[in-house]
Amino acid sequence: MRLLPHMKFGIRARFSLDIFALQEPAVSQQSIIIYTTAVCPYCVAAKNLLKARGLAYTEIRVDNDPAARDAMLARSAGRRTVPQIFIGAQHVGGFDELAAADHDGRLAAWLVEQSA
Ligand SMILES: N[C@@H](CCC(=O)N[C@@H](CS)C(=O)NCC(=O)O)C(=O)O
Repeated sequence: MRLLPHMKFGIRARFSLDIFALQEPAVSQQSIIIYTTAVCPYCVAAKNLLKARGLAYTEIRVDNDPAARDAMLARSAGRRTVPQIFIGAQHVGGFDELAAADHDGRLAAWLVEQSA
């Protein structure tokens, strides 16, 4: 069957209801935490990736907040770079690890676990 432009759009719109969109209501903002500093390109990249997936997150700035930095170090087994990202109790790591998990499907799996 030949698809007219409006039919193609309809198909694409339905397909865009992907796993991330379906999970969004179940994954609360409190579930995803990202420790950041003000000047941090990797933090911006990580937040943009989460936003692109429709995922809300809670940002905790660690610059000028020693207690928050200590909490980040404790939760991430001493990782000092930002961002450090958590999905529930799952420590994702930094931006590179978030992007890798997004790419290979682990991010989607963690979100399913989190919302179960
Ligand atoms: N590979 C890491 C790199 C993170 C990184 O280098 N972050 C910078 C800020 S954008 C940082 O924490 N620099 C301080 C340091 O290396 O101690 C990631 O993907 O998150």
